[in-house]
Amino acid sequence: MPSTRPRVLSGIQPTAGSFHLGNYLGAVRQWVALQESHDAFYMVVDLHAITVPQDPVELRANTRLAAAQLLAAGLDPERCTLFVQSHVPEHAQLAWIMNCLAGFGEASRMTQFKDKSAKHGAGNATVGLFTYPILQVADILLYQANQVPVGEDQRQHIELTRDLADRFNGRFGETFTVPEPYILKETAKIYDLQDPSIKMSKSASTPKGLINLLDDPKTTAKKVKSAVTDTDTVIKYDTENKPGVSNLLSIYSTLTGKAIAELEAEYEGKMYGALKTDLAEVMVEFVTPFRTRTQQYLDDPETLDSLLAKGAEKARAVAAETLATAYDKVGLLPAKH
Ligand code: AQP
Repeated sequence: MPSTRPRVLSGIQPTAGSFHLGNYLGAVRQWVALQESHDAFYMVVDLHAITVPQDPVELRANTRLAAAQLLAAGLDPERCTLFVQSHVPEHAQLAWIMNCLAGFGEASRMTQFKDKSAKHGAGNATVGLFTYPILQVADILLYQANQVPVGEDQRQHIELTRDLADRFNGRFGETFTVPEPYILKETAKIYDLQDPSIKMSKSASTPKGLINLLDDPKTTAKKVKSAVTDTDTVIKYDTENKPGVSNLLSIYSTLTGKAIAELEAEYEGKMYGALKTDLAEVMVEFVTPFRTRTQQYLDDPETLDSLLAKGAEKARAVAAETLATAYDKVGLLPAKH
């Protein structure tokens, strides 16, 4: 029986060994919650990963590692469809159709491409990196997703997805669901602990402000305790004047479920050190079982692979149907079998 629940789709790149706190709070945490209420499709986007150079052995290992971390975070293959993007060839096939619909100008306006190509040296960026937002459009439209749970940095790509869905539907007739971004305000952007003016990112210039979930818990505690705050002493949520403290409060609040106002009251008259020490403890309590669970999934690669194979089969059933409709609408001659 097809599900009548609204559908969500999202993905994460297997580009670094460990997920960071921004990935978890900005996206993965919502994925776990949404599997209870939505028909949820989540994938490890290995085709996106190769838009920048990857070592083949590491990429394969990181793909399994990403899947293990998603399971450790709470994704349940009985409640959602978890798969690897390259196991469903329809992603690359629909991406071509979308590439032929997207304007060069609109693709050029994607800020993620500008940022990432600047990091790799503008002349060294691949065509794949340039068109990766279009592959993302295909990822989302293939599943007729209603909502896409992501961090703020992905908002522009969801806008592009909406534009291309509208354009396709307008030109060829109603085909694709036009998706909405699902971005939670409180965790839309987790900031670097050393430089709270930039987002926490695996490609930050120093690892000191980056919390990797698989780091040794002692390292995690140390990073939290040396987070940059300000010269004031008041623990108050004020993103403009106190970005460092506000970032710590957001993280603390999300991980414990305590409201920010409650935390402000609890720490009234206390020093920043007290907040950091307590948050370090909360972080350690969170990452320690996460690391153990991830390792348990990695210790049994056969089960992990067969679970991903089942996920790909479920995903393909949906993706193949959408692709066939899109091919037909565009006017491609069906192959005779
Ligand atoms: N700092 C963040 N705050 C909130 N959400 C974030 N996301 C990433 N960073 C933050 C969200 O995580 C999901 C997966 O993103 P990705 O596959 O792009 O992961 P990444 O490549 O590891 O992200 P980085 O660190 O941001 O990579 P670089 O340094 O390459 O740019 C997405 O939903 C994203 O919004």
